[in-house]
Amino acid sequence: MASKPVLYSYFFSSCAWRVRIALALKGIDYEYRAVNILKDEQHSDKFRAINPSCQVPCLEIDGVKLAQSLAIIEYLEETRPKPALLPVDPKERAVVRQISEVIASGIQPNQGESAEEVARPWPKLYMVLRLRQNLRFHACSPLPKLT
Ligand SMILES: N[C@@H](CCC(=O)N[C@@H](CS)C(=O)NCC(=O)O)C(=O)O
Repeated sequence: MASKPVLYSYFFSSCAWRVRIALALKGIDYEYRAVNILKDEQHSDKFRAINPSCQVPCLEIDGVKLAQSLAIIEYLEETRPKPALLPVDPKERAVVRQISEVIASGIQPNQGESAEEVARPWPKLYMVLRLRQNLRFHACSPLPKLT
């Protein structure tokens, strides 16, 4: 029997939440292993050996270790297609992917969830300003209409 997938995650990691939501929607049972970002555990030798990019989420599944939330979700969709997360229509799929990009590439990087950024006030203020700017210019701008 294949072993249970293992998700390396942390409770306030929005990237990891994406993966947790996908796992839940697909009904995939997994083991949760917390990597405490506030204690800098992502840079420990132990976790570096699991994910050299030193970030969560990282999913150990089917004999491989995968990083990057969207890549993980796509892998789950391709290997465990039911229930589907993406619509059938390629145009509607493109809409889902556009929204995912806005969040993963537009908003999230400006949140800065590393321990250093969370602990120090100035990067935090900068992060809030960048986030507001990004939300205004990207996230709140309407996406093109399909029709
Ligand atoms: N693009 C990556 C971003 C991963 C990421 O930024 N993870 C954060 C938590 S949300 C993290 O591990 N931060 C710790 C650090 O960078 O030191 C993804 O979507 O998975």
